[in-house]
Amino acid sequence: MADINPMVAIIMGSSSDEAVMKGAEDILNDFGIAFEKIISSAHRTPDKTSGFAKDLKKRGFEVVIAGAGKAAHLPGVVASYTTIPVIGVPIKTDDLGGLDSLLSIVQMPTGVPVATVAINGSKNAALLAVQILALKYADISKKLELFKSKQGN
Ligand code: RP5
Repeated sequence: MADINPMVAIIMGSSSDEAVMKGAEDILNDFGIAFEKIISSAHRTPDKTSGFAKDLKKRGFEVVIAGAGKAAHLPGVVASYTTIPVIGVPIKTDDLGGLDSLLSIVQMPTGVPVATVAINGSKNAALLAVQILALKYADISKKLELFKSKQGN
């Protein structure tokens, strides 16, 4: 979903991450939350990545979902440039099953946290973003309560 004032930024390291990250888009669309999606790599396009990360707050974003695989430094690099919360999605890989991505994302040094979800857990990443936004926005909180009440049905 594209909107004038997206609250959530979804960033991923490669177009090969798109299929997994669509799970996050689906959840945000379900909740009617505007987001912006960008493909930018911490390694292949570092200037684009840092420029985007530095401008996040100024542009009104409130939470970032960052997906990457292999030596998955993207979420951590984004977190290093911004004070808004970053949720990392480790993408499953052919070589190491995504354990490489998971450890690269979760093992952040003190001072630069990345909230890390399960391997390919893009839907939970979006739900966590929704929960963060629900602290501030009553309409989102209401939708979240409804969503939670339907769990297990
Ligand atoms: C990471 O390398 C990306 O996030 C992707 O998961 C992985 C492989 O990228 P491709 O070689 O498929 O473009 O930067």
